[in-house]
Amino acid sequence: MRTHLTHWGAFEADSDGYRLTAVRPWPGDPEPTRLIENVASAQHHRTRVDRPYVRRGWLERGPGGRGRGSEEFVAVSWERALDLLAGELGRVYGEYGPAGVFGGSYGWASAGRFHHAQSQVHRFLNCLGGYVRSVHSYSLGAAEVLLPHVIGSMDWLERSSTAKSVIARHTGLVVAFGGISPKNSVVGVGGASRHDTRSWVRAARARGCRFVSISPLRDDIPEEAAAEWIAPRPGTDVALLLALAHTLDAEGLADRAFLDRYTVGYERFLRYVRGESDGTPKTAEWAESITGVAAERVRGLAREMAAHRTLLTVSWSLQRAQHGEQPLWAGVVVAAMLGQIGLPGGGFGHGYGATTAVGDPDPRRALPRLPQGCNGIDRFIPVARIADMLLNPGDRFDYNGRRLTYPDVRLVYWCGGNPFHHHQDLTRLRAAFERPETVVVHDPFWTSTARHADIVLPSTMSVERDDLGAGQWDRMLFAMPALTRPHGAARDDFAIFAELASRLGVGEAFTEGRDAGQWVRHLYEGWRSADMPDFEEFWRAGSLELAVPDPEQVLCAEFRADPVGSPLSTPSGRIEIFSETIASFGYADCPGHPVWSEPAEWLGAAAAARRFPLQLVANQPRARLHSQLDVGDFSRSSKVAGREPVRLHPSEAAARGLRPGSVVRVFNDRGSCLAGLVVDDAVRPGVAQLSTGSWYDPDPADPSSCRHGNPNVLTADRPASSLSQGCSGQLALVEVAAVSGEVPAVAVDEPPAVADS
Ligand SMILES: Nc1nc2c(c(=O)[nH]1)N[C@H]1C(S)=C(S)[C@@H](COP(=O)(O)OP(=O)(O)OC[C@H]3O[C@@H](n4cnc5c(=O)[nH]c(N)nc54)[C@H](O)[C@@H]3O)O[C@H]1N2
Ligand SMILES: Nc1nc2c(c(=O)[nH]1)N[C@H]1C(S)=C(S)[C@@H](COP(=O)(O)OP(=O)(O)OC[C@H]3O[C@@H](n4cnc5c(=O)[nH]c(N)nc54)[C@H](O)[C@@H]3O)O[C@H]1N2
Ligand SMILES: [Mo]
Repeated sequence: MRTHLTHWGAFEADSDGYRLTAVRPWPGDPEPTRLIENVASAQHHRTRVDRPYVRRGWLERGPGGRGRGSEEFVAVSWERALDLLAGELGRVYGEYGPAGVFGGSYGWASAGRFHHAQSQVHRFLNCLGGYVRSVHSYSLGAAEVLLPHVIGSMDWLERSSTAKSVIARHTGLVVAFGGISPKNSVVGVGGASRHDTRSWVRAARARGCRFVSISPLRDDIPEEAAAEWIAPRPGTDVALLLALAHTLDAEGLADRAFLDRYTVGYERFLRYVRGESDGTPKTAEWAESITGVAAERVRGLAREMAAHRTLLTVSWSLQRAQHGEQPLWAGVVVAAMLGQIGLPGGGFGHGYGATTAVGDPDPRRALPRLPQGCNGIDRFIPVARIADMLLNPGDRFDYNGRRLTYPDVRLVYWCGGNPFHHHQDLTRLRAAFERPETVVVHDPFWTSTARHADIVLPSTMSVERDDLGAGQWDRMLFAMPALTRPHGAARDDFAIFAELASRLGVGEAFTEGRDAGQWVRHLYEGWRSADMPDFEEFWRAGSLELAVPDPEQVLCAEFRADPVGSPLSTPSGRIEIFSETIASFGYADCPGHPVWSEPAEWLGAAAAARRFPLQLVANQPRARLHSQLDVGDFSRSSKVAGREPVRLHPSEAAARGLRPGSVVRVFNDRGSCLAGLVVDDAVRPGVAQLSTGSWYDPDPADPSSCRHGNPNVLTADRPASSLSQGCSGQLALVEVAAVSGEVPAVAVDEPPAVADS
């Protein structure tokens, strides 16, 4: 029996050397999750890539995009695959240099510090001279650019968030925009050891803390919260926040002393809130016409927030939308008006519930990390601009006050991510993926991205290799000895890159003469402090717990105590309600203070958009992480009629004559997908909730149509704003209809057509 760490929890497993025969939650986890059931059931699924493959057209005609995504694959030996790929890398680097190679390779891959796929591919490409990289994440694209201007970096905010235990003990009222999602908080980047969302929420509630969840879904907050549910139209939270600001100002409830001492730009913002700068006072009545939330309730909520120790938290989902910067910024501003930032249990939060770690006190110790070397060039895209980059080389675009140019990429290298899961408007992405001369993918599975590649190399899963595992800001470091031998001929990414590097003459630079086992030991030994066990002892013990210097951490406590001595990292050192820097960029879609502006796709949109009268909420899936292990048992048990479930309010299902459990078509002008209908009054009327992550299964006759229920055929490839260029995949407008006649079968749970060479 050995312990293993995944992004969704630690488990103990027995194995017969090939299969996991029993999987039990790690005994230290107070709230284990069923997501761990996906691992054993997916490991040897027929959609594992069993050996290297090359697309037939690429093999026969050479580099070029024609046939990509539809042609069959030819099985080749490792020797042949590595020779072909090394030759192609040599050609592309020789002809175009590093600016011809996109190695952004965004994605979560697996837990494990050494075999971390992004670190491996970046280190490898750096040995060859570098690559075009990507910056920020799909998770937090708008936040990561906005927050440094307003309060501090996203990284700082996340690691210094007020501890959950402090909220449980001190907070009187939690107002959670986007909820505190029990389905999301089971996940942590790199691993989540102790799940505790239900416990801390229960403890807060038992002490008398009240929760208000502002969200289109009633179940975006644990039942233990017994929360009041307020369901504005999706995408309108900033209007609600502006009305809270208006009420606080109008009723003399804003904390002027706090605003004077700790913020800049309040007067400018106030002129907008009062309507002095644009003629529209942001009253509760004004907000009601946009959000659909009764004006009286908003005014009442403002008073309650001023009367209690209040935590205002904004989920990450709110910024994953067009103008996604605005509700986040407005959340900081309203919290500042309440004057409780820096007090235990009061103030501002971002993403409680988004992952296990938000609100976990910071061990303040960097994790062991594979050095990535040095990128010889400085070319990048904000991560969600991938399709734009491939479609428009040479075009200029805005980003955080700069004008950048899209590089002319010839080879795309993906290792540890699934853009045909994560990107928006997959039909457009498919067209973009036809552009490069060569696409290389390492993945354990025949994901949709692997199916759109030329060279597909089978990676091991984390259970098939030795590693160390720890989540960001988690206090447990686990030894992760291999639980089984690899599936088929799969190899570790490290081993693949080591072979390629040696063929390309940079073998020593890549491996430094170490094999995987030596690297794992080396990373641990180089990381540990003298008071920690040596590698042998750690490996025998199986885990190690880090100390936490301040278990009772409170966001901005030092700043509150001494704003001059402990300033924020913003230009003024204070909270920027108005940002001179952002204003100086002159972006119409992100001015100098938070504003309401209509998104292109929302429930109040003009008649043309109302051809699609439902707001799609494409949130994270309950039964898996993203697209990972979608073929696993727990993920499959969440499907309806073999497709991703789409949830509708009973009134919406009735209005369309839709039967629960039936296959329905969700569509708009960009595409359509089939999904299994669930009727549920936990969904706000006007909303269709369809989570991400069902493997994209394009109908061969019409690739804009997915047979399996992937919402990214419906979402728009539209940036959050010119400031951040962040992902806006959370929301789109759609319609849902019954499907008549024969329903096409799902094909993506079979491997693609392959031939022996
Ligand atoms: N519409 C919409 N779209 C969204 C979102 C949304 O809210 N709405 N959310 C976005 C967000 S926040 C995110 S973070 C992204 C997530 O997007 P991704 O992180 O790209 O999604 P994953 O499914 O986690 O992809 C990881 C891939 O790595 C593979 N993998 C696992 N282990 C290894 C390994 O050891 N080596 C290699 N080579 N591969 C490995 C897995 O099989 C999988 O294919 O999706 C984004 N997309
Ligand atoms: N089980 C599971 N957990 C996960 C993940 C996963 O794939 N599976 N992915 C992880 C990752 S990478 C990330 S980035 C985080 C993401 O964390 P979030 O971005 O917070 O997660 P989502 O599930 O996309 O959204 C949370 C809720 O926000 C609500 N919401 C959507 N739009 C609006 C809106 O306009 N207004 C309001 N008020 N509410 C809205 C939706 O009802 C949704 O359920 O989750 C992490 N946790
Ligand atoms: Mo994410």
